[in-house]
Order: sequence, then structure tokens, then C-alpha cells
Amino acid sequence: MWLTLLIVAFGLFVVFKITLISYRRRRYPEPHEDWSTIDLDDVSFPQGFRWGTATAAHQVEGNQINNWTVHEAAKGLEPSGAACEHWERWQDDFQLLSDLGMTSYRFSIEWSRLEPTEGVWEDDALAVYSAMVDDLLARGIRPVVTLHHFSHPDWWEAKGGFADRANLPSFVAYCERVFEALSDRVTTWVTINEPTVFSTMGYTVGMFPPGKRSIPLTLRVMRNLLLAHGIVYRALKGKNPDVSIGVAKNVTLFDPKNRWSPIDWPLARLLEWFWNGAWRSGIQRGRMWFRDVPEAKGALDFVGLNYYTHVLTGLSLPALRHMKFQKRSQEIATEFGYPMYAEGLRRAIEFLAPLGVPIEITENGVADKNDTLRTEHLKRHLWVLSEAIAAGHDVRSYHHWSLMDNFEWAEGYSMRFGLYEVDFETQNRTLRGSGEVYRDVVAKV
Ligand code: IFM
Repeated sequence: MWLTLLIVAFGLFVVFKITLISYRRRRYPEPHEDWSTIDLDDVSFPQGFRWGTATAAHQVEGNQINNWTVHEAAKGLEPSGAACEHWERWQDDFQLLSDLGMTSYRFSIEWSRLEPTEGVWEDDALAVYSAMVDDLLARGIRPVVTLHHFSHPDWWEAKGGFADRANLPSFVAYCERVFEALSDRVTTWVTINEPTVFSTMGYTVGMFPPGKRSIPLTLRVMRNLLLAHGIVYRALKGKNPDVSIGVAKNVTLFDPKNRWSPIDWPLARLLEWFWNGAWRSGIQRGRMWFRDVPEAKGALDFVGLNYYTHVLTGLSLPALRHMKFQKRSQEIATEFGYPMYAEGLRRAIEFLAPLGVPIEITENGVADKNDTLRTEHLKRHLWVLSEAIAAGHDVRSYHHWSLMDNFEWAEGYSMRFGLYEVDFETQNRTLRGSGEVYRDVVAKV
């Protein structure tokens, strides 16, 4: 009895302490600009800054057979199907990049195309990726290749995928094979896209494959992703030390919804650590969730930043599982439900800066079918980015998510992130007004 009381009292004391420390250290509410007073055209970017867009194989290529197609069918989700038929239309799509004046393009390789059956390699598929690289280079566009962007062969998933570290050698072998084929021309590599999103959505929330809900499993997958990154980084650098290898980290910020709540503050701190801090310290210290991951220590030549929003923490947090987000009264809700919070891009950059490597914005964009918000969204984020660079942050590129509308995972085709609108009946691509704005900004700066 006394022991229980003591434990409860101690727990309350810890919560109170965290609340107090957090409250003192942080501005409340988090920084917000008065956008009506800001000239969004007043931006400048350094010479050589790269402008790009980003896509991922499963979202655009079409007709895949992988962990995602299996998950789509099992959960009755909208099937990815033909997607943007990019596998057939990639040359036309690369012309769209040229039309926008892009100098960088981030895309991912679909492992299940290269190794549809364990140990059976389809070199023809690799030859297509190689031709893509040649085409981009001929256009003066830097290819940025992502090795894992949420999808992988189902035979690998059946063995446990990233949940079992015994599976990592096959992943490393796949990465090495791609690297051997492309690294004579591709100098910028992303090992894994959004490790925390992958592990949380797949193993806590269950909306991504394999659709599990287990915190211990989530933590294990997070650590194995860090390990996988470290092993791949070292293996590829061993083959060619001149390339630049990083991770695309989704930095979502967590802010307390209410000023006085002893729940909101500790929750914000806890989630921020879980989502962002644990990964950063994993790279800095080579340690995650009480275990050493020495392979990951310092394994980074640049860090990719995928920035979208901040999350307001509080008692309503469980609603996040159903994609229900909170916003401040002055914020605009995006179609996905989360608020547009461009100020957070600066905070996300500041969060990554201690890693001491250049930053590439590997993703930033908004779901906006009717294109009513995207121009404002883009301009605010570019303004914040321009300010961050002026303040001395070493940011080398900006990749808009996405070149064109595509398959938005569990949301199917309902969320439209494209600078180009895609008519999925005809596969016609039409440049949106915001796409014209992006093209003009790039031409001007
Ligand atoms: O479409 C996704 C992408 O695959 C990963 N980052 C976020 C995007 C928009 O939700």
C-alpha cells in the first residue's frame, strides 16, 4: 500500500518536474509568424542551391507486387494498381522535371522489381533504373536515389522484414547490387526513408504493412532500421568513399496543446524524444533503446529532412490513430487534417543542425486537390528556408513532394500532393498553378 503510494507520488513528481522544466525552457505557444506582414517574395538562395521534386517507386511506378500490394488487398485499402504508370512513362515524366527547371530529382528503387523471388535477380529492371539515371544526368538533373521507401518484396516481409535483424543481410545485398550498378553516376544516396514513420505506422498504428500494433516491436524495428542504415552506409562507403549517403528523416514537431496542462507538456517531450530525439542520438552515440548500435555512429554524410507539420499533444492524442489532428486557431488545416506550420521548418532544421552535416530538404509539400493552398504553403516554407540559410544553416537543396499526384499509401488516391495534377483515367499530367509558381521561383532566384 505504502509502496504504491510512494510510486504514484514519485510519478506525479516526475511529471510535475518535466512540465515545469519544459514550460520554462520552451516558448509557449511555439513560434508563429504574422504572415500578413511578411513579403513572401523576399527570398534568396545561395549559388548552386538545388531545386527538385521527389517521388517514390511504389507511389508512381504502378503494377508492383510487394509488401504494400499484399497489405492493400488484405486490409481492403484502395489498391495502388497502375499508379502513374511511371514505369512506362518515366521519360515523359522527366521532361516534366525539365519543364520545371529542376536540378535535382529524388526517386526510389523498388527492391521487389529487382529481386521478385529471393535470390532471383531481374537485371532488366536494374537496367531501366540505370537508363533513368542517364536520362536525368543528360538533362542536368542530379539523381538522388532512395534505397528503401516503405516498400520491399513480400517474400522478405514474410520472413519478418526489419523486425528481425537476421534479415538484414538480404537488404544489404540488394543495396550493394544497386550501388554497384549506379554509383559510377549517382553521388547522392538515401538509405532509408522516414524510419520513424515506417516503424510507427507499420508496428504501432498498424495502418502500414505489416499492420501490427506493438510498442516493443516498434522499438525493435526502429533500432533495426538504424542498424540497417549503419551497415549499408559502411558497406557502400567501402565500395566508393566519394559518394554522399544519408537518411530521409521525417521531423515532426510536438507541441503542448494547452499551456497549463500537466499532461500536454510531458507528452510533447516524450513524443518528441520518441519520434526525433532517439534517432538523432542513435546517429550521434551509436545507441538506441538501451542497446549499442555502433555501426550507426556518425554514419551520415548529409541528413535529408522531410518536413510537413507539428502535432499538438494532449488528451485528444488517441484520435491521431484516425488521422484526427488538432490545430491552433490561427493555423490553416491542410487536406490531410494536420495544420500548415511553416515556422516548424526552421525548428526542424535547428533540430538536425547538431548532427554537423549538410541538410537536404528531401520532402516538403501539401495534399491539396484543388490547389487552393499549395502556393501559400510553398511560399511560406521557402521564405522560412531562405531565412534559415541566411542565418547560417547549411541547407543544400529543396525537393518538393511531389512531382505529380500519386498513391498516398493508406489514403489511396484521395490525397493529391502533385505539382502536376494526374488524371488517373487518362494518365494526363497537367501543371497546377502552384507548379507554375514553383517553376517561376526556381527560374528567378
Ligand atoms: O507520400 C508521403 C511519402 O511517401 C513520405 N513522406 C510523406 C509523403 C506525404 O504524406
